[in-house]
Amino acid sequence: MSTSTHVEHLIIGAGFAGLCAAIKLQEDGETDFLVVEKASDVGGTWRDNTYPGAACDVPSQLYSYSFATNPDWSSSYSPQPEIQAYIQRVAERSGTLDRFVFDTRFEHGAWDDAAQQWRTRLVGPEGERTVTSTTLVVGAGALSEPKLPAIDGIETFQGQLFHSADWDHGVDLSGKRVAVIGTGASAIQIVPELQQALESTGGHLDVYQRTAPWVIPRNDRTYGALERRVLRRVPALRKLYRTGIYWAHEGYVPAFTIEPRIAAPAKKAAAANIAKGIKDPELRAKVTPHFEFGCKRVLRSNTYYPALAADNTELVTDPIAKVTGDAIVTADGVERRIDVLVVATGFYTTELPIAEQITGLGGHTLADTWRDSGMAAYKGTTVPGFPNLFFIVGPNTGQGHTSMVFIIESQVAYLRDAIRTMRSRGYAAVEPRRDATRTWNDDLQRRMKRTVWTTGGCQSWYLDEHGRNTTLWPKSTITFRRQLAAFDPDAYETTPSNRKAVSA
Ligand code: N01
Repeated sequence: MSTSTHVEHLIIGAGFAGLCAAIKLQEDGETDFLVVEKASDVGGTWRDNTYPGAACDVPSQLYSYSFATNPDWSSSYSPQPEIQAYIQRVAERSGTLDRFVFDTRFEHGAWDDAAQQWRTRLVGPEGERTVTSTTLVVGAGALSEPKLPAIDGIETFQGQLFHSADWDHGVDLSGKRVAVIGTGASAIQIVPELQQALESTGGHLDVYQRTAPWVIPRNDRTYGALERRVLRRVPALRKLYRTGIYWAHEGYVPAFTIEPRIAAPAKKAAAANIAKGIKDPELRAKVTPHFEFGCKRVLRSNTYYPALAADNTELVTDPIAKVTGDAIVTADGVERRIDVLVVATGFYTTELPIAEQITGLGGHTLADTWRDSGMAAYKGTTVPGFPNLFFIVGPNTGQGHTSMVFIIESQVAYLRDAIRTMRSRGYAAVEPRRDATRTWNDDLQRRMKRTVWTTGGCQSWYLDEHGRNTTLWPKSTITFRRQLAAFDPDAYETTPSNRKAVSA
């Protein structure tokens, strides 16, 4: 069955970004929107990543909406179920959920220049439907498409295999031989949990490390009942606490973007973390990073190194040659038998699959537009050739040190002001000028050259195939907020409403 609807705003994704856009548009009286979500619930990455040990490595007081602070976090780094419950609670209280369509895939969106609107195909339980909208807001997330490793023979593995972002809770791990491939932010949370669960049931864990990450201690703290009561009763204190955490994290920006030597104390803390967690000098050497601090995401854990040092764990650093029906074989010819294979190998970040599904002016997809130059947008939000398309968490908006929610709120503020401006000035469409977009990105890429992400001697998901960093923001987040505080029509080609033709 194919049906057709028109809304003013179509929002893709019901994670932190899409929900924030829905709530704030509603606040502005822009109530005619739909949020389309492929899964059956809100939450995005916090709904999907249910692996053992999943928690936020940015303190929850900051990793939450500024307009919905929460006095009830159980600890500074809250576990995934608590974050998911928080997002669900905010969604329920917002009164926007009646405009969320779940279990529905965004198939394709195309700009209809004659009608000055987006024409989008959605596929849900009741079949296909077309939605036209004035704006298309992409809040689909930058870490939402799991990447499976291209390892010879992996498709022949006969045991259970799953990605960290798609944990199979039906698999009984008791007494099993389990391998984890990867030592990124997800893996270092998974490994300690698996090690303990396997230890108590006679199982064994192999951890396959390609690159040793920097891991600093996680200063986790459980909030006492009194502390929570005070935080609940005194919102000003909550705000002050949040602000303190924000500035403490912002202190990393100069170390990452100007002078890595500023990070010397954090490097010392990382070295002490290894020394504390591991006694064996050979294992210590294996986990010692060989690139500059901050070049890849800095990880936080107190339990990762002790888990690697445990008797039932082996850290394997020889490159993986192939996977067979029941084992992983490394380049030195050693075969390690396994029952379960967990791939914690990250996400598609620089070649967003959604770029293939969005077609702008002249029939060009976003993927075509970005093929040679890499992902780029104006202010991380809008793209030439794609009128009225707004990214929340777009190119060069990512953070290695602080809360993405801060960025999300900044981009939603820009979106709101764009819509207000379109209404007040009678614009049917806005599209960023190519010269403004070029100037914006040339400046970012110039700054990028001296950041630790470029100079630090590592390969990371921040960089695309050409070595360009198209994912991170190379300045302070305050600067980002300031630069997106108001919509800037001078940087845009605008189309007046009276040129809008009736759709064919
Ligand atoms: O993924 P990653 P992730 N053979 O890409 C290895 C966010 N996050 O899911 O380093 C062998 O970081 C790869 O090795 P190498 C956070 O932004 C946040 O862990 O490339 N190994 C690496 O070790 C984070 O940065 C939280 O040499 C292979 C690992 O797999 C982002 O998500 C928690 C391989 C991938 O690490 C992604 O983290 C978790 C191969 N073929 C995640 N391919 C918070 O707490 C890849 N690897 C907020």
